[in-house]
This record gives sequence, C-alpha cells and structure tokens, in this order.
Amino acid sequence: MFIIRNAAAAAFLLLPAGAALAHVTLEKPEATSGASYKAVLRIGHGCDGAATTGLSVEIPEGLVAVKPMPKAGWQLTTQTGAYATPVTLHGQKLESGTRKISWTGGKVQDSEYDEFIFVGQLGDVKAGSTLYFPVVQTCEKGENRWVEIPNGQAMRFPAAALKISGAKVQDKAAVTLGPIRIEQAWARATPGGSTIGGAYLKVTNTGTTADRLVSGETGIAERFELHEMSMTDGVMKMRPLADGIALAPGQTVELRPGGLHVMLVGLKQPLKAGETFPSVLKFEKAGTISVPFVVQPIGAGAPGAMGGGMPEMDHSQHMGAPASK
Ligand SMILES: [Cu+2]
Repeated sequence: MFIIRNAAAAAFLLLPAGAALAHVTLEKPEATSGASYKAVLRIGHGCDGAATTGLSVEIPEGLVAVKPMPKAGWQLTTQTGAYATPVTLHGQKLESGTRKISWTGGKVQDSEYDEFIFVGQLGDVKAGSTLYFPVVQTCEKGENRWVEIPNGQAMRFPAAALKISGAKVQDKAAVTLGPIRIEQAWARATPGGSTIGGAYLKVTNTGTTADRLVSGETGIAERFELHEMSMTDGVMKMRPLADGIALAPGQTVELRPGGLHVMLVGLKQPLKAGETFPSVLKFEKAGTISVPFVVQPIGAGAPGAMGGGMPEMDHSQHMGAPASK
C-alpha cells in the first residue's frame, strides 16, 4: 500500500505534468542589482477553472520607485508604505513608495493568458539573493495565493521570484580600431551626489608601431582624464597623465582600480549599475574610437579579479583634494 503522509508532497505529486509552467511567474526571472526592472507577471490559468477577476502583488524590499501599468478594463489601486532601508536614487533619498499593487474588475478566462506589468528600480540588492513577490489571484470562485517562499518543501503556490545578479562586464564588447583593441570597458557605479567616477578598460596594441592613448571624452562628464595611481613611500598618490598612456607594439595595458584609470570629473548624473554610457577615445596614430562603458555595482572590482591585487581607492576621496594639474 502506498500512503503519502506529507500534504505538500502529495499536492506536488498530484500536480499535472507541466503545471510548473502555469504558476504565476515573472517573464524575466533575473535582474541586475542597481538596475531598473520591468516586471511582467504572467497568468496562465484561473482558479480551478474559474475566471481571474483580480490580481494583487506585494513589492518586496529592494525594489523601489515602483509604478504599475494600467490595464484597459481593470481598476488599478496601489498602497504605499515605508521602505525598511531608504534608497538614494538620482540624488534623492526615497523613504517610501508603492508596496502593493492591485488590478481588479477585469476578467481573464481560465482558457486565456494575460500579463500584469509594473516597473521599478532595484536598489543595491546583494547579488545572489532572490526577491519574492507574493501574488494573490482572485477569481469568480475562490482564489490562488501565490505566496509560498522556498523552505525546502515542495511548493504548490510559489511566490514569483526574481534572482539578483551582479552586473557583468560584457566581454563581447571588444572594440577594435586598426591595430588597437579595447576590452572590458567598465565604470563603477557612483553614490548619488558624487561628481567624480572611475572608469577602466583593457587596451592592446596589436600592431607593429607604437601608439598612444592621448585623451577621451564622454557626454556624461565634463572631463575624461587619464590618471595614474601609485604607492610612493607608503602613500597612495594620483597624478594626471599629461602625455596619455604609451602603447608599445604588442603591449596590453590594463586600467583598473588602484592603478591607471580614467577619472570622470564633473559627472552630470550618477553612474547606475547595469547602464552603459558612450565615450570617444583618441589615439595618437589610430585616431578616434567609440567605446561604450558598462557600469558595475559600487564596490565592483576589476573583472576576473578576486577582490585582491592593488589596494583600491574610492574616488570620492579625491573630491576634496583633486590631483594637482
Ligand atoms: Cu583619479
């Protein structure tokens, strides 16, 4: 005789094949810390055959500045509340915002599919963590409470989950201009209000004649300066490189935290993780080349580095004492 003692396990075993696909899920189950996020909640069925007439979702801590998308034929209501941890966004401190969204009064038949959408901004959420969105689906008869959060047991009604990853440097973004090859162009996210940022890249001269990275510019900052940071007599010092960075034939030069770097002076907006900004680099011989920089979370190290290497210096420390020119 076969007896199932655990109710949750029983529910799991009795679910029809493919039922997992019918859960309320997010179209994009992964997002980058610090980036904006568009949530698309997908409703694949009603409650035990009954049509869906309402949907409400709770916004977890970490997603701020949430705005729901209205749906034709549905009434939209929101509840605001305080964030446990205030978030600074565009230089403004956000202490509260939308914590719950409800769409009511519409109808989605059990045989139909629909989507409920809202947008928001992820704060500095730890990479590797998961945000859970409890969803209550109300139907003409009954309701489905998609509120279960993993606890090692089989789940019948899991909450919609969003996995948070750290921003990654895009290796595909290698850019070449003649013999010059640029890889891993990235910048570090800046706290709101900071007017200085650090940017980094790897540049290789694959040619047979020497060249030189002379200067650069970007629309997001007043100045794009090439700097060198070095340890002299136990003191970290930084100086602008008036002659740029020399590139011998075959040489690869890596700009990274704690060493050679680009300093963005006079930032016109904070650098937000997950975003990309354009720049133009000028080489003595190769000419000018457009290079997109990918913004990484605050605290990101050089790609591939295990947090070690040179001591890192927070650029905000330069603010009071800019490099002498
Ligand atoms: Cu600097």
